[in-house]
Amino acid sequence: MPALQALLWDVDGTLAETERDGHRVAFNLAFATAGLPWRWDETRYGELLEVTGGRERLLYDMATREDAPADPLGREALARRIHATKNTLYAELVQDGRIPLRPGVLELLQECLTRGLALGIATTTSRANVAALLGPQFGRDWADRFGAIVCGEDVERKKPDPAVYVEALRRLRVEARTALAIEDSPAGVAAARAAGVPVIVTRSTYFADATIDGALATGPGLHSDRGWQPALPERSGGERNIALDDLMHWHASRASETPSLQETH
Ligand code: XBP
Ligand code: MG
Repeated sequence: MPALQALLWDVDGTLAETERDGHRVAFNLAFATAGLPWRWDETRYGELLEVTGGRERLLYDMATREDAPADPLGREALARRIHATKNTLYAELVQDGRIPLRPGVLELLQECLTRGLALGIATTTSRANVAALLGPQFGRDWADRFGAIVCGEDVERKKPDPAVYVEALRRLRVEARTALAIEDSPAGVAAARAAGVPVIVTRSTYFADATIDGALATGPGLHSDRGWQPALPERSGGERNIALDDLMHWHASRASETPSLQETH
């Protein structure tokens, strides 16, 4: 069984709970800035998260609105404008660290760095948004921690397409089966699996009850070794964070997995 060589991180929902209090709030402010009465409440935004990519999500929602431009070009132009404003407002919302990393994330990142495991980012969002989120946590050299940072603008197709994962593997020069992805959403897991990368899921607010197939393990977050499916082997001591040894345990368990389509070719 090839040893674990790289950990690939999803961003929104996995590194931090950015959607409800970050992207959603920034979209609503951007609607107001554009003089539009549109607002996404928490429930509606949760439904819209089935569409990956903020601009694509907005276009999908606009198709249901009678007061959106009727012609596709006008709609596209408005979506671009609102999305750009949203990203500026999002950066302002997260820039002073008001949206913290999820519990256990920083500790696991640190352990991977200490033990020499390669780190990558594979996300639908933009590099600017990742910088806005991680800059306050790590400082100006935040990007130095990652051997590959692949974002929405780096690929032609967003998750659930495997493109961000394929590109991250290429840049890190590791084989899919020697990597492990951490995701929170069905589309994210589908993207990693389609690239042949095994995945674990840390459930986020919006995907707490979603059916998510194809993960090696699914749990409440990196802050606890409790509540994971399949359960981790019993260890002495109390509740603790998920550590690199746990990831290695799950990664080694992939021997019993059904190979992904890509692996069978
Ligand atoms: C989740 C997404 C993103 C964010 C908003 O990305 O689907 O679209 O909701 O970001 P991840 P943008 O792969 O990190 O879970 O508006 O920049 O698209
Ligand atoms: Mg996500």
